[in-house]
Amino acid sequence: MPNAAEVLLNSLGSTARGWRGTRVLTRQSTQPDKPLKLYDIEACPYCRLVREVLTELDLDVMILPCPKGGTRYRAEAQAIGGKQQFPLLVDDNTGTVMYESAAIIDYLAKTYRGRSRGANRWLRPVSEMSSSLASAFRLRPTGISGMRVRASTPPAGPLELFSFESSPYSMAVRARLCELELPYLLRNTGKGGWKDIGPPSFRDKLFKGPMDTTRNRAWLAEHTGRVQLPYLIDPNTGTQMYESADIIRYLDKTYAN
Ligand SMILES: N[C@@H](CCC(=O)N[C@@H](CS)C(=O)NCC(=O)O)C(=O)O
Repeated sequence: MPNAAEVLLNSLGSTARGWRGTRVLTRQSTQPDKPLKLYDIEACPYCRLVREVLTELDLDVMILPCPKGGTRYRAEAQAIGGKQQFPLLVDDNTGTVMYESAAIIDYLAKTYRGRSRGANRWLRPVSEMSSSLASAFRLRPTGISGMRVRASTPPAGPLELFSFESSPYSMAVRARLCELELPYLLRNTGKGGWKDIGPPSFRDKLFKGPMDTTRNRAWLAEHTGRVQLPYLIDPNTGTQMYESADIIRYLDKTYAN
């Protein structure tokens, strides 16, 4: 278990956002041939709004972390888009390079034909305010979690993380991946039905629902026999693991300097 205060604060942040980025709201989204790329800061309120929609549209995305003080992907983002502003979306399927979270959200919903509450323009000021409040809940004694770089050794290739945006446990792992500037394929694993609600320990005892309600849940059920988030795959070391606290320890041990 990660620190209980960490989980509580992350849950308060997700509550501020009305738990957006929990459920998959479409069954029709088309997975792009080439992975979408998002230059992202985990603690950035605008990046969060985009990631929520990616969960709701059930789209995977390559996250290229650009924490404050980071050196690994910031220059690349600047070379591609002309400035260091995040989120920055790159979609090689359509030749799109795009700043501005509201534009990115519209683009994703239109291009991948999904339904997402995040695309509602009338709610935009509320979204910005509540997402900033959610970022405030990331404040820790050491600084804002998922905002500033920590020294690390780059991996040979990207990692993979199964997660959904509002998950308080996954959030702690994503924050560390961002701080360590570790690129990862974010495999969005939103909930598909009401029987997916609640932590696995409670859910699995209370109701025996099907585990394969969404695309990546089906993958986890088939390959690991359970569905719990986060789940990390590190192809660089042949590591696969559940449990956020263990994952964070693993990332620190393997990559932090
Ligand atoms: N209106 C933009 C605002 C984006 C923005 O201000 N992002 C901040 C991070 S929260 C940023 O890029 N800061 C520059 C930096 O971190 O270097 C949007 O919605 O995408």
